[in-house]
Amino acid sequence: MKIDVLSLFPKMFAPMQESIIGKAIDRGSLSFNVTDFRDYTTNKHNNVDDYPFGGGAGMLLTAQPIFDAIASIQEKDDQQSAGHVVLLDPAGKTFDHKDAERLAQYDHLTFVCGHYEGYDERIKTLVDEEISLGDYVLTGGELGAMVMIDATVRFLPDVLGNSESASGDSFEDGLLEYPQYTRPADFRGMKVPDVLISGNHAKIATWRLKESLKKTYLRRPDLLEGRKLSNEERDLLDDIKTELNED
Ligand code: 4GS
Repeated sequence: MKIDVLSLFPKMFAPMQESIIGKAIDRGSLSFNVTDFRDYTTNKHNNVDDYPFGGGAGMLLTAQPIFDAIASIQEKDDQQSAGHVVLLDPAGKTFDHKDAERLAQYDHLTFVCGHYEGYDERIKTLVDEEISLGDYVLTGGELGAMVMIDATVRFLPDVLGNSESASGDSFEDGLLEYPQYTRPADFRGMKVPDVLISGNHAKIATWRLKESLKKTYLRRPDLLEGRKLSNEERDLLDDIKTELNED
């Protein structure tokens, strides 16, 4: 996969050199390039922003540097394309696990990050979709882009090693993850549930499913509303509700 980013603060992307993402770049599974669109300004002061027509507070990123930076990415690409272009914007669709999985299907993604300001609306003609990291205002789109890139590349083959696996994680099957334990079986009097040491794999699977359902029911009931339940899950959830009412 090839990922391009347009940003006025390329150094903010230093974290991309670390850990799993950094290794994917070193290995060649991922190519990652940040373009400072200030380098593409045609005005003598290298300004990237201007006052909004009609007045009002704040400045807006002008169209020209971003149009020309996107053109430079297209020129470097074999297919003369910037791929699927994502604009980071709080007015966009809120990013989630499914978006990460969907973005991972593209072979080329370009993220456009604003900083401080808003955008001239015409920039959006370059953009395939607007995505928001969440319902809060950031000082810039850079951190949002990094979060989206991180969550997306986890779905690429060759990015996650054996130490981390994409399947079984929270959200993978629409439920939060069940509690997990490693050695020792008794840590300062806090014991691992007996079932996990029983060796009975069917019982362990049922226990894990029930714990996942219980945690999701208590913490994120919204996730259960958008999800079909199997007969086993429905029975377990009935048990959970009964047990909780008895407490
Ligand atoms: C977000 C967000 C954001 C909006 C950038 C105001 C500076 C800021 N970007 N998800 N101008 N939430 N952007 O808050 O993506």
